[in-house]
Amino acid sequence: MSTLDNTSLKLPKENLEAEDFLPLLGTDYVELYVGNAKQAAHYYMSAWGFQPLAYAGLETGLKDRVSYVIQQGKIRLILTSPLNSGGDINKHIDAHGDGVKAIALWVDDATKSYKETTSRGAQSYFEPRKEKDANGEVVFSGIHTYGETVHVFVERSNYKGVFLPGYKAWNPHYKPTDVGLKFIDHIVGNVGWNEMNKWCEFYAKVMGFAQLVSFDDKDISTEYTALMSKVMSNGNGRIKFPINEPAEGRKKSQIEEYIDFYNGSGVQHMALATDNIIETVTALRDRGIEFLTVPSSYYEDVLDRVGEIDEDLAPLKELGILIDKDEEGYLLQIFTKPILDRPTMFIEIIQRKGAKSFGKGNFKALFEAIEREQESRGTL
Ligand code: TYF
Ligand code: FE
Repeated sequence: MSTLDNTSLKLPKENLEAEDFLPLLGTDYVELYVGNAKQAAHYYMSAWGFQPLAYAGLETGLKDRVSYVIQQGKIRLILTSPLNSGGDINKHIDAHGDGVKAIALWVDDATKSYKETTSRGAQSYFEPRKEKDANGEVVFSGIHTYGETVHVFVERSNYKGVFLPGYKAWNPHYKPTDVGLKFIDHIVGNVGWNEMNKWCEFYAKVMGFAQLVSFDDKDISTEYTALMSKVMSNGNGRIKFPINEPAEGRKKSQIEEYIDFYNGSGVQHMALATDNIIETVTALRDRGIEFLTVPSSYYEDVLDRVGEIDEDLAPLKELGILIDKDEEGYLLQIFTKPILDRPTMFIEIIQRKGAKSFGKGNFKALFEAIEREQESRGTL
């Protein structure tokens, strides 16, 4: 079985010694509920370089919804829309706009994953169930997490088809070149006031994760935006879920703005890894993706802060790529503006050069850039 080329993390000794009751092989897929899956799929393909993989809808016997599956590197997205009125998908879109419904986790045993988590207090989304087609069998189960977001456990070792039972291969003429995205580095949840610890405890107790890092409002309160954040990681470090909550600042926290527009807790950003951020961001910018920008003064002293790096500074500055370091190395990262009309979800592009951290040294510059956007929306 292939493994993700994600780096493993140093976790506290207790977690190495204790048996992992929920071994996770990686992120299987992320499913977004969207108003118009056909057009969303086109956007993620044309702008983000995803490739068509699979399809389910009227042509495959579905009556009430349609799903397009697209892939780049190990990243798989499902874009799902309802085909009629009423129902859970419409309700989700009405409440939240387009957004992440499911973060699916690839496991060896979906039944055990369900039992281990529900017996520790997870709320069931659906019980283990088998689905089959000519290509084999998949076992699924699901639990709820923050807001209306869910985790689906996917056991696919007995499946040989292109994606999952019920889907047919999708092979349209249009296949834009990829932009070098490789895997999901982390997926961040925004939760409500004073809910961060509750959800970090959920990941610790129910899913056996450990806390990697914590940032409080002193680390990351700029003039206006304030938040607290803890990063939870599973035992092998392949799955990292930072959790943010709003904190009181001078004006409205970016997390509160998200919660207002999303109508509750949900996925704030996905960080997608590349091994050449200059090429990836150049391609994305050429295809119309808009990134947050920092003042050019950021680049005047950044190398004093991070030391020597392999890349030339000029293209990093020209693209607005941020640099940070930790004890183990450095990282390069950049953030899009919200990719939806509601100021909710955005995407981070990250290239790790040894660093295991999340860019704390960039928080001030980044959050000031976010505040400039909030200002332009009148939501501060
Ligand atoms: O995932 C992280 O922790 C970094 C930094 O609202 C970050 O990408 C944290 C909070 C936030 C935006 C970015
Ligand atoms: Fe991030």
